[in-house]
Amino acid sequence: MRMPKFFVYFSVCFIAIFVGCEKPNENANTTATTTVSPPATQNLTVVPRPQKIVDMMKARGEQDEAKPTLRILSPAKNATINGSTVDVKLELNGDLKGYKPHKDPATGKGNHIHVILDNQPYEAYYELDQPFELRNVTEGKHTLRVFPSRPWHESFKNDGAFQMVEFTVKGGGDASKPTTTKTGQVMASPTRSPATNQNSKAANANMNANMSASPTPMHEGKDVGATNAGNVDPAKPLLTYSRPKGEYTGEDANPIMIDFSLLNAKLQGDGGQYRVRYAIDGGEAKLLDKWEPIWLSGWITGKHMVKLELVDKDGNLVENGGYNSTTREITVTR
Ligand SMILES: [Cu+2]
Repeated sequence: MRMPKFFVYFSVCFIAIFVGCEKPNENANTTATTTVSPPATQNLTVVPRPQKIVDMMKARGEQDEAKPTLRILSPAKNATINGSTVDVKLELNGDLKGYKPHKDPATGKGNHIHVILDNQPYEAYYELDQPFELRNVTEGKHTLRVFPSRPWHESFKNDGAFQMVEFTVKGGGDASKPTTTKTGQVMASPTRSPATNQNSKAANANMNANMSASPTPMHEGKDVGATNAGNVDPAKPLLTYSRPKGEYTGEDANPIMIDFSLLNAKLQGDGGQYRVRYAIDGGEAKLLDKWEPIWLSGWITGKHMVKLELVDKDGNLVENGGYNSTTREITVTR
């Protein structure tokens, strides 16, 4: 069939306009002095710890030299939990030097604990006097990993900071039933549950809307979705991916910190034999030989894949239940 020329012309124009509209407005959140279009190709470079964080550390006094240790009170090691809600209770000890998890209501920031179920992205836990509820946990074996973190999400790396337990859930979260509070109020419908990890804002809004009408006290928590433990051996070398996570906007996206935790694995620069390998967007793999965060600058707008792996001296992946190779998607906006 032959299309009239004007129709083809009209279609091309229409598509061009449509695509034009889809482009994010790069100038929307920037001032006149910073309206430089990001480069089309990404050239990431390792940069020093940002001055903003150095200043924050000074203002915090000694607490970044603290040696906080955690103890997982609940779930107990190898416990069997009945039902889909798992209460996480932690005890914070050690040489704290003023370190205390708490969310400042004014800034929404503060020291917090990173809580990781299986190999999901971490959740932030701020107020340790109340349990953190993992909701809609599926039946089966799970691992829980926790470690103290700073307001800018850099983890503490002293002995005893990182803790892990394995536990089992019986009669756990059923994907066909809604997650409810103790009083039976629906907190998340089954159709929404799988989306919560992807879209925490919508999930939290949904949860808060339901919680505000709830007579039970508000607990920090998260509908964690369906995962089960890998076959993790707590006596073997284990790499825990911590950052980056989620969405980065404006100056938070430049630079972006890569941070991780290690168990039973000393890196080469720290006198051991292991290395941490990272690759961004499937690009060239780089090696880290010290257990400390790095900051990468030069991210372009859009989605990025961040891969972190624990490798031995020959560059072979160290296997431990699949947890030693983790890839996460993050989003950079301007
Ligand atoms: Cu954090």
